Amino acid sequence: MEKIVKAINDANSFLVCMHVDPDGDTIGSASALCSMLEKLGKRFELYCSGKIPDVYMFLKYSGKIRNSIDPSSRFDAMVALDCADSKRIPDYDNLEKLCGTVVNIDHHADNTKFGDINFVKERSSTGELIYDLTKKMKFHIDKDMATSIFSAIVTDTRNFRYSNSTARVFKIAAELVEAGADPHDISIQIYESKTNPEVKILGKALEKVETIMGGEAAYTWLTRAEINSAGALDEEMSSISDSIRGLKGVDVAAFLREMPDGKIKINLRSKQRNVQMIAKELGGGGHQRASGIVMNGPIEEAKNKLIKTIEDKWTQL
Ligand SMILES: [Mn+2]
Repeated sequence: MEKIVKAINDANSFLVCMHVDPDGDTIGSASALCSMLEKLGKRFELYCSGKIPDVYMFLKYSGKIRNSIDPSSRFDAMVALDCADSKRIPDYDNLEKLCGTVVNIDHHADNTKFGDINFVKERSSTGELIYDLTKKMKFHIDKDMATSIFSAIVTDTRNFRYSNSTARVFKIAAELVEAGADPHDISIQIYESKTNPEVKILGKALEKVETIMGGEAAYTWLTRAEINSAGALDEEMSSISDSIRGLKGVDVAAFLREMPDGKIKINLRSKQRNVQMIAKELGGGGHQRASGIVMNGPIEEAKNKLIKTIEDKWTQL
């Protein structure tokens, strides 16, 4: 913690990096960190290789996030947020050359500690670590920072419903609300601003749900053709796996989809069992109750591999 405070104080220019397929945690953390850097009078740029989902555009710095960085620019430090592995930033190798110290701030248990400085702790979210940083650096948390950190926490605790919603998280949330974060407004922005294609594709995915393991595991899948015909963007399918997990009696939920490049992306969620083990077995990673995999197609083959892995590993999960 001391090291990261020193690194932030010493550097004058920062490249703040989010992970591919950006979510509310990486974006909210970045936005809050940039509020801090701005107050310190530092120069910074925000980078994310993927499109920022519209639902997160209300955060203060979302509009300033770029998806390419001028190769002639130089930064004293790079800050990677919510990235368990440097591969989560697809252009990492090139970007790293433009930066001095690499600061890795993340809450994933399987973090590879790729930074020169690693502020890695198992917390609810990277947002919670940014909160810790504001405390350590004695920052006054203003409304924008509170909103950004609250959004990060809300995203990764799924609105304070996941098992990572600890008493500490609620205490922090209370302080953020006192500092100006509006839970009702943030919830509407993130969860009740669905687009028409998003609702349609959710319907399609739910219609196809199948269960295995005597009803304790459920999965669904979408082909590229189905996704295209609904007109849904990748980011508009982020709640499908959670919806499947909502089935009574289901512990493990899986959602497979065909990506534009033909790869198959799988989201895994669970109520109790360790789905990270399934993800690892198939070359993915993540958390015990929320993991992901990207594997080769075709989708039928990926689905069969996944089902077999769930069946084989079931008693160990
Ligand atoms: Mn996260």
